[in-house]
Amino acid sequence: MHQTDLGDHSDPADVNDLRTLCTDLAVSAASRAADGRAQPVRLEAETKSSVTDLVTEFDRAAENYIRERLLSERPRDGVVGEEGVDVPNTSGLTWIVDPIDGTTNFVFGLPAWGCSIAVTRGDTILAGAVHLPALRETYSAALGKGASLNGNNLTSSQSTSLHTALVATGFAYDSQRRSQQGALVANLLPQIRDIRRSGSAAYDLCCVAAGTVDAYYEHGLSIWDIAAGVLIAREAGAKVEFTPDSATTNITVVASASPIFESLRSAISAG
Ligand code: LIP
Repeated sequence: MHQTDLGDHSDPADVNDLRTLCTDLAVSAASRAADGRAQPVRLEAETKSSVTDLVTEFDRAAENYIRERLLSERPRDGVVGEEGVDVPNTSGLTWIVDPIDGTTNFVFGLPAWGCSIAVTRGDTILAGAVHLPALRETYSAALGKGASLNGNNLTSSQSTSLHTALVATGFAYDSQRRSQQGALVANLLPQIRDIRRSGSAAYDLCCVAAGTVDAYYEHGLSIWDIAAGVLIAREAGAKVEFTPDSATTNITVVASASPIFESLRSAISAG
């Protein structure tokens, strides 16, 4: 993961404490966005990389809120966020922030959107949380401490057959890449139970953790889309890999029940 580390690595931050702060920040930021969305005013959305890549004042306000809290409570830590500039760390820790993952769902009023926050030391994800206000679901995990949904422990799918697997995926904002992704999913569809497309990578990875899907893959993501969900899914027992592991954007993630991981990875590579 791309982050500027000026850290002395002296911070012995406890992963349970970091999980608690991830959760508090995700719940507070996403709840503020939900409250703002509920106001009877016209929601204005701007576009970023393409006409379908949306961003709202609520995305920016949520990230600003998180950054202000981190500057106050964790002043030596770094920040990498979807809507702001990278901040280097002097503690060895970096916070990875997607203020609203599933922005299209947020704008259209669909429920699968939320705030995703993780904290890393180098390439190691120490803690993470995803809060989805419209679903009233809060997922979190700490390294080596398991994963939970609303405080209840999670165990991922034990599926042993790709042919009966329910597989989540997503598509990029770039139309040429979407054409390639469409061809890939068409090739995959006869090999699996079915596809689910939620519109939020963070939620898709949480669904792998909860076993409500057996697998998830997607190409072209950013580290803020996946950092928290990767740890949550891993701590729930899923096999999760993303490449390249030192990248910030254009990341491919594959997450699934261990028995079907290689057959899924092969199927999406051959597509
Ligand atoms: C979204 C991802 C989703 C992907 C969308 C978009 P955003 O992130 O969570 O999985 O399919 O194209 O990248 O833009 O809502 O933060």
